[in-house]
Amino acid sequence: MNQANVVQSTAVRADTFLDDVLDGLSRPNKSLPSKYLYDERGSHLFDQICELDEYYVTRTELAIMQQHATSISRQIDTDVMLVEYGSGSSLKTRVLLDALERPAAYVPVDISEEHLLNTAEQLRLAYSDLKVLPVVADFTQPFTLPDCEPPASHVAFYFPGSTIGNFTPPQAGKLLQQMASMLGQQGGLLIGIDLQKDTDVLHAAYDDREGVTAAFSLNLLTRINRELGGDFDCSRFKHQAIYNSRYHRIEISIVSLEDQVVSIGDHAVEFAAGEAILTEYSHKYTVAGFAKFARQYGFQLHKSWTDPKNYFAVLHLVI
Ligand code: AVI
Repeated sequence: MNQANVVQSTAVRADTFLDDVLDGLSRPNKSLPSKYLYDERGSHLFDQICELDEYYVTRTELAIMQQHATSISRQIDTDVMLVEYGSGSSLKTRVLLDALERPAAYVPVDISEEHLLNTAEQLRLAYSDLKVLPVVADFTQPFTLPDCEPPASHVAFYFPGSTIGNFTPPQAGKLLQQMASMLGQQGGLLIGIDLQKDTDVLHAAYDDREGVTAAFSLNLLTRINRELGGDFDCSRFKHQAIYNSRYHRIEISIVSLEDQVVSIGDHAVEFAAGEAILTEYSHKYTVAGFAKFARQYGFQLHKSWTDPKNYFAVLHLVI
């Protein structure tokens, strides 16, 4: 593995889990940051979610990428430095890389070093002519793009998966602003967004029959037990996914089934019956609504692609 190619531009903080958990659980409206859902088991369960019949998101985006690969890659053009927000482990990345002509470099950016380096190595093996320059960073913070020789003519950011939907609008705005300031005038952003649709479809996607999404949610309590010395009894909590039509978002929570007190190390946390811990938002947009939102941060919608049911869209935004 070529460690020399790794740019560590953002210090990754590992000791804040306890602080974040205690902070979130001491608020009047309890919440936990969604990033903690993705430990090893959580990431594995998320992969299973992506395969579920009800979870249309992953396969719909992939189908859009496959069907429009030529048109999408043409917007990004030759000699591009393609910077992916995420490790690049998904099939969508390969569809894009297959369709691109002469990319100058491919830069996956991810906070999880091990996962990032593994996928970077696999991509180097699959694309022997491609410069793969992984960056270990928390992409919600500004990071430095690696040098590449010969230099790329422009930069394109790729942010697939509708991960932007997991950010609140202020967080999403901050990220878009950061992206805009990192991109030059020639730069562009290719982003996947999940679209507003029938609430039954959304409820099924986030509360599936097999209970995989419920296991994914409740795994956060198991993680707290294991890593922070908690004594959550998962059978006394349930997963809940509700569509909030005012804010156009799925709100995922873990709900206490009874009055109870849980210990986390030396700390005690009280729960009332029915009290919720918010763990994740998943915002659903319209193409026009997202374009308007992104305009505030310097982006113009250049082109968009969607699927026959209008469930998901891939947008190309330019500065
Ligand atoms: C990662 N993210 C785009 C998923 C979503 O659809 O918002 C996270 C997820 N949580 C439960 N199911 C899927």
